[in-house]
Amino acid sequence: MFITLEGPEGAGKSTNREYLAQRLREQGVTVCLTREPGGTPLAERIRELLLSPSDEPMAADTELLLVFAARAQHLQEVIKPALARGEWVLCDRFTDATYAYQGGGRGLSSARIAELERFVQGDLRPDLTLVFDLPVEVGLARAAARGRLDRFEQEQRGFFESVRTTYLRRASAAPERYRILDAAQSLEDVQAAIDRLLPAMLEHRGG
Ligand code: T5A
Repeated sequence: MFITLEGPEGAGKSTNREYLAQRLREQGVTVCLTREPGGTPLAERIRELLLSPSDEPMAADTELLLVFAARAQHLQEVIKPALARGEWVLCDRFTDATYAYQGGGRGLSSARIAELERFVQGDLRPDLTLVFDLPVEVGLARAAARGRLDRFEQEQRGFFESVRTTYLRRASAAPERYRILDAAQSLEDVQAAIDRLLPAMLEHRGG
């Protein structure tokens, strides 16, 4: 299984990725935890470029190409080998984030993103995508509580509203792949919702 965790800033993806990994391990599943942008030393260097605020504005196309450059490396070095070994890959953000941030946020065309998606990924798509949804102000407050804001977190509220809308639109267009979780609830309630999804996920074992 290739499972991705998505959602706006501060939605709890990293926290819940650890939780899901733990629950899967209890069931005997070998998991590979990773994230985007990043996941390999080279891709993490690209992440640095993407997230560090800089005096020189980054062109939206540059941002898009850097995201996919990091993804190409990550697929080759981590994701494809782990799937080939029969592991379950739990990835904190993947190409849905590109549609949400570079598409919804920056306004790049989804046809252009789809072109790069085909080029870099071929037919590979996540089997399941968990979308942690919450109001923009709640997520930004959680992110701000951590301190210094990265280059994306410095964007205006409208940017994040478009990000959220794009995630929800994609999820409702392909309900067989996406599950939307209400991430504004307490962590206990979010994790109880993850527990309810586990039996269906585990049906894939050996399938
Ligand atoms: N990006 C990424 C693109 O533009 N295009 C792309 O293609 C890709 C892949 C970095 C940035 O890259 C951009 C999008 C991003 O801006 P990131 O580091 O994954 O990606 O993004 P962030 O959203 O900044 O990561 P965060 O760490 O902020 O968010 P998480 O992982 O969703 O949240 P988490 O688990 O760290 O939790 C944040 C805080 O909230 C608390 C946690 O304890 C933590 O303190 N929390 C809760 N508090 C109360 N109730 C709950 N239910 C809570 N859940 C978590």
